[in-house]
Amino acid sequence: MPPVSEFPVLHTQAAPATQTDTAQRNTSRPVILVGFQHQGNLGLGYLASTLRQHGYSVIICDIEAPPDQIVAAARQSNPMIIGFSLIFQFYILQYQRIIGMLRDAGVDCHFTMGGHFPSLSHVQTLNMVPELDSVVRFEGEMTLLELADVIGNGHDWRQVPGIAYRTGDTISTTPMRSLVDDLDQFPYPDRNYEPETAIGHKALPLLASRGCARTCSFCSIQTFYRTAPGKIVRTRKPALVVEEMRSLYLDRGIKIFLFQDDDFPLFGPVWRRWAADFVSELHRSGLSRRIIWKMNCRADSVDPGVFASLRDAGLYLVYMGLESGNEEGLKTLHKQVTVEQNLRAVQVLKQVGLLFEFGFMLFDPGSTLDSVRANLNFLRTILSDGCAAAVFCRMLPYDGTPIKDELERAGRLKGDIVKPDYDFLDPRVTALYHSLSGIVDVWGWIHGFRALSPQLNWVSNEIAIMERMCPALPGLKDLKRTVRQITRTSNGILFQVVEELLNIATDGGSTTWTNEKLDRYRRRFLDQLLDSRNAFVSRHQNALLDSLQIDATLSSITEPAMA
Ligand code: B12
Ligand code: SF4
Repeated sequence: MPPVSEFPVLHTQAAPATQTDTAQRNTSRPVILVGFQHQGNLGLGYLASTLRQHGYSVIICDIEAPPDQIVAAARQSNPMIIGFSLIFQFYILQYQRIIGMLRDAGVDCHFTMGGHFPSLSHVQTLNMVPELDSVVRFEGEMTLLELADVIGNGHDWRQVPGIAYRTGDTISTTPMRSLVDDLDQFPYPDRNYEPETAIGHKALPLLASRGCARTCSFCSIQTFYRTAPGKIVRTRKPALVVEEMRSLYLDRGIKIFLFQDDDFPLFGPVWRRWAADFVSELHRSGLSRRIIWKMNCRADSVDPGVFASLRDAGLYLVYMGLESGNEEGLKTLHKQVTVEQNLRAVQVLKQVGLLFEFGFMLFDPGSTLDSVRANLNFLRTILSDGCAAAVFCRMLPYDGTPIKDELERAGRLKGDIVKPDYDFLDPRVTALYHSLSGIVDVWGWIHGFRALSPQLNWVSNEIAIMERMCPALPGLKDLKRTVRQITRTSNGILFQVVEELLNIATDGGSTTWTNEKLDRYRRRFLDQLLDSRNAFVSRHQNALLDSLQIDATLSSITEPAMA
């Protein structure tokens, strides 16, 4: 068995405990947290830092690590609690398996689970994973801390607010715990892992707010934050967000900040003021000239003046949930935006010079052949210049979403928790969906980190980073032109496939497309992409390495304004 130091352990230190802490807490055994770590898991990071602040040791394990390593880590460290984080509901079987293995290996400590699915569907979670002792519902920092305190001291954990547990055949819940009012009360999330890099620049995720005020029918986030008592959307103080960025820049050399807020604070006068304060703080700190950042927003927040000022403060990439290109689809998804607003938002981002990526559902439960055609035309319009690679999916009815309940009421819900499903009302749409999925290898072309569209977008992302970090590189404009050309052509092929299949669904006939033919295109585009990108990077290696420098004088230029 390998020593603990070789386990997929990201953090084991405990912060120095205060006198009061030691008097009240039994922190002699660690807490293990298991979750999806790719791109850094802020939920686990906040849980870990909160526990550490109160004297507990925390071990974080990646759910993607070999299960026997997680089992070995648990057996060697004798934890008080193992907390499992399930933020993607389709991972539940993987958790079920690991949890079963842990119990079989004799790990008998308290097992709890948190995240969106367990919070909203605690009964199903406890039924599907009977080895769990409890589920922590909604924001977990304070509940997990209290659970650790109570279990450590040998008291009855069933009294802790914010949990669900099994008593015999029934599932009980304790009173719900309110969402935390002041997000700045939390220590910075634990990020004790190697940051991902983009063209050598280190990137880390962070949050400026939690919650979302909107009510999209397909989204479990809005119900997650609405079901728990307390204020739905909470923003941090702009100065403190910038201070966190400043310390990550100075201490860890982070130059790319990925805001994971569901809807970055921008909508309406109050959040516009928040954004303006954030921009001023970035300029005041000197960071706006040294770092870049990405955020997620909706089309109805995009305004040319505001986005020009965000761009000047370092914003370089915007992820927008466009979701649909036809009015009926937008209504079904309860987006509360129009096609016109979506089109305008894209146009504004292009005018302002910001790179954008987007979420889009070619199919939704109300899809007709006409709506799919309208969606296709919308994608053709916004992507005609090759500014981004085409990505699309089919809406999935996740637990806790209004649309899932609606489908269930209408008797249309199929599948299970791992693969929730439904049929379209028009069987020709179902046939179209299946023929499209049969021909386009979504994991090779559209989804997954190694697929064609994400890789095209990744290289566009690298180009946008270079445009900010080392704009004078000779040939950068040519590389951008080439990548856009490849993207435009690859999008064009994908659109041709969708269109031909649509025509067949409408008028009959058979397709000329095959998996093999499409795969040949895919490989050709990937080769072209990687050849141009790699040649450029190796030509400019030295300049690119120079651009990685950190300006350590930043610390003496400014002091943060602690609000
Ligand atoms: C960042 C992010 C990602 C990152 C993942 C980073 C990571 N390792 O965490 C990336 C980009 C990789 C990603 C990918 C995807 N994502 Co995503 N993602 C998010 C996003 C925007 C933010 C997550 C976050 O940082 N939240 C902030 C933290 C503080 O909150 P939290 O995670 O909820 O954690 C708190 C509580 O839930 C609770 N808690 C959580 N775990 C635990 C564990 C214990 C023990 C306890 C006590 C408490 C607890 O306490 C935490 C602190 O308060 C969420 C939306 C959201 N708001 O969460 C979507 C979200 C999780 N993603 C989603 C989806 C669908 C996807 C993709 C499938 C998208 C796609 N089509 O490819 C992929 C799946 C990846 C895969 N494995 O195949 C959905 C999941 C829907 C569902 N019900 O399953 C969400 C909810 C978005 C949405 N609006 O629907 N995603
Ligand atoms: S999809 Fe985005 S905007 Fe809509 S409710 Fe969910 S988080 Fe909010």
